[in-house]
Amino acid sequence: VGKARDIAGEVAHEVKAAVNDAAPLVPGTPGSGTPTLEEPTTPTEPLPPKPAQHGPVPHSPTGAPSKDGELAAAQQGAYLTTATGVPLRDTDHSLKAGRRGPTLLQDHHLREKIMHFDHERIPERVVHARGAAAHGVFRSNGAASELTKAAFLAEGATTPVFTRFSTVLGSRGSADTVRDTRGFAVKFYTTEGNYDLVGNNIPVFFIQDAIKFPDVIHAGKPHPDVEIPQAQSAHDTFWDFVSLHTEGQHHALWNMSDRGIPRSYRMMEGFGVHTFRLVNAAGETTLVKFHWKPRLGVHSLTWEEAQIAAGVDPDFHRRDLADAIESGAHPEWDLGVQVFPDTPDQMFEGIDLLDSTKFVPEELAPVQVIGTMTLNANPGNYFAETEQVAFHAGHFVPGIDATDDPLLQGRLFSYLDTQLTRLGGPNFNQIPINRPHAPVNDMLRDGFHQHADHTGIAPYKPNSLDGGCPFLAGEDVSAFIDVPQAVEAATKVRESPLTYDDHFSQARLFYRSMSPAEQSHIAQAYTFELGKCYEQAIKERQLLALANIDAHLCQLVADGLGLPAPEPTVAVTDEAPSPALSQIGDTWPTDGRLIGIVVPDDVTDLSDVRAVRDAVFAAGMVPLVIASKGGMLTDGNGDPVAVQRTFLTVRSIELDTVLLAGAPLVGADADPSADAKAGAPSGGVLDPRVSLLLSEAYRHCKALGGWGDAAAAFEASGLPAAPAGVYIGDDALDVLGSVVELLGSHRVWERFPA
Ligand code: HDE
Repeated sequence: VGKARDIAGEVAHEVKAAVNDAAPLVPGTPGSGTPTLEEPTTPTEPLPPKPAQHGPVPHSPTGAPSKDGELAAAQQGAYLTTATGVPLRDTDHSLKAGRRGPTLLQDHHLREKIMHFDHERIPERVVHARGAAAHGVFRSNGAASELTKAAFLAEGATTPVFTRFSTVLGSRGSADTVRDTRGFAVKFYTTEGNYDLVGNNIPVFFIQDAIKFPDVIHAGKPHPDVEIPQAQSAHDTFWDFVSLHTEGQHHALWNMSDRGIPRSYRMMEGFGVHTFRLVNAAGETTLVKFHWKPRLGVHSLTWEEAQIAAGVDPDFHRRDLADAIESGAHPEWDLGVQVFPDTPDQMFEGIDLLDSTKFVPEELAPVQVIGTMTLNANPGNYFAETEQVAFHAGHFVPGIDATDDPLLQGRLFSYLDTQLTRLGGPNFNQIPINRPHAPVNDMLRDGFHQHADHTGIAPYKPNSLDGGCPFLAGEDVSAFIDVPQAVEAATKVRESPLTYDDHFSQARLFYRSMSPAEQSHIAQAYTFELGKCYEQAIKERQLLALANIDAHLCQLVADGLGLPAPEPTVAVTDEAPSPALSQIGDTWPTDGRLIGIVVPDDVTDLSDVRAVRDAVFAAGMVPLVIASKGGMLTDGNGDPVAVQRTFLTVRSIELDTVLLAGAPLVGADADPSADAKAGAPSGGVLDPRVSLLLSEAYRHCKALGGWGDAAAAFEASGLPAAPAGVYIGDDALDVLGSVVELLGSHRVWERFPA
């Protein structure tokens, strides 16, 4: 701070001297030099560059302040102090008139401490309030450099990023695994300023025009009278809206699919949703849609897992992301683009590129990879970074520009506007997590929470008093130049293009691209959600919409609701299915998967457990040893084995597979009803908590395995004999190998009921 003051002092002195020495403003006024009638356009000494107008302190990708970032390091020194840096001797007792006497108004430390605490909360985001974020790096492979002049997309460019994932509807403290769309927002700290790609995990949106956003969100949020239900769409107002405003049907269908309940943020696709316009160095333009492709594949929870997790571990996704990064399984996504010619009609294969309720199937326009993002560091402080990060769909860099999509156009206003309330004023870009790494010299001044100590006296243009500084940039220094896009001479109207009228063809395409297991999940999701509605008319109206999507789907849901299935009301085009939309079929890396190893009390030789644990770890997965109680397991032959979960603290939903190193039996007295179960081994029954673990993992179609006495445990658990995806053998490492192979497909799909 002392140094900053010195600099400020010097600059003030220089400015004053320069003003005194400057050319007279009005011809004829005494002074030295020749009068200038025009603003200077090139840097002249001694004024610019001005030391205090350097870019704000950069923030490193690890969350730590950079080497010259002392101002960002809020906390320094060994001793507790007041906010004004006065060391304190006591923070446990207020100042009182005697030990049992009244508290004194004089206690400035008490007042400061409570005052600050009273104001610790800021308004949560009106949507996307619940989120988790991480630092990382984006590496460009240069494949887009022909299409865009954006420096961060040049070959070999490496750019720090901060990425925030979120749910949309829930409050800040709501559960992670609710059925909802997920936000996928990436801030690139490029050398040409910040670029934000503020996307979702679903490529289409509920509405075509931003003016409907308050409507769809009011409908999705809890009912305003009693504020329930939290963080979900399974209620009357949501289905009332989308059944009336049928452009929302396509997005609603994606939410009802397994995409609405992702297994992990690490296993989600991301989409820019809108079409954007790229500009290359020659000024040529192309239209693109952005895609994030997770290296781990796209995977989902089952509905029962999602519901259990919402109660057992509401932080399921947040924990998964942080743990994976902490354990070195750094999640990665390839960034890709679908490329379309920038034709006057902005259509591609009959799909309107300016309609955000439509996507372009990958079979029609392949996704071309242009770089890779790796998330490698957790935030150092949730509030400072994840909560205060401010994304904006209008944060573009040279080479990337907006299109006329009316949904995007509204967003260009909304994101700046919302931060005024949420972050308390217009200076949120000075908050460390939002600061560009590029120099900032913006002439924006004052306002709430102003942190910059601006120098100079002429924050306006044109000026001569600050030597014309800051100067306007040309293309040679990456100026942002709006694309000179022709706008058709038109009449002002509150109307949509006619191409926006088709609300069902792509919903039908999506449904018919799903495998039978995925289709049945969709039918169950609709039946659940509509089953939670009270108004009969809303259920019936939504069935009408389903009839327009697919007659069989409509029939299944109608059966579940006990209602007749209506006939379709519109003729829907049959588009070719897009196999790329299904999650089933491929195999994927298993990095960061959680492998539970259940060790019964009577295992006397832990060598298999050690071998499996080490092999799991070596393969980049996370072994969790589970036993009847915590602490260390010992067998006298090697290192003790640490227990990470007990039968009390574990629940199947956090594990990708369960391996049994024997049969955890308990005395026959412990559970007489279970003892009576046919096939229970003599001398004991399976511990009921392990039994629950197995039956849930089985029902959720997870691969299972075991060695030693494990066969007895499976027999006693009541699972079907010789079920698919259950491996029992003598060689523990062979069992692990078979189970991990299945994990690559995420689930044992043939176990799902048809
Ligand atoms: Fe947003 N959206 N949005 N949105 N959105 C916000 O900005 C808005 C839309 C998305 O992790 C808000 O800072 C309007 C589409 C994400 O901080 C707000 C419209 C897509 C996030 C806002 C949309 C998104 C937001 C609330 C219709 C996918 C979380 C807090 C025109 C492409 C960013 C904030 C984060 C957040 C407005 C539609 C993605 C109110 C008006 C489409 C990922 O400004």
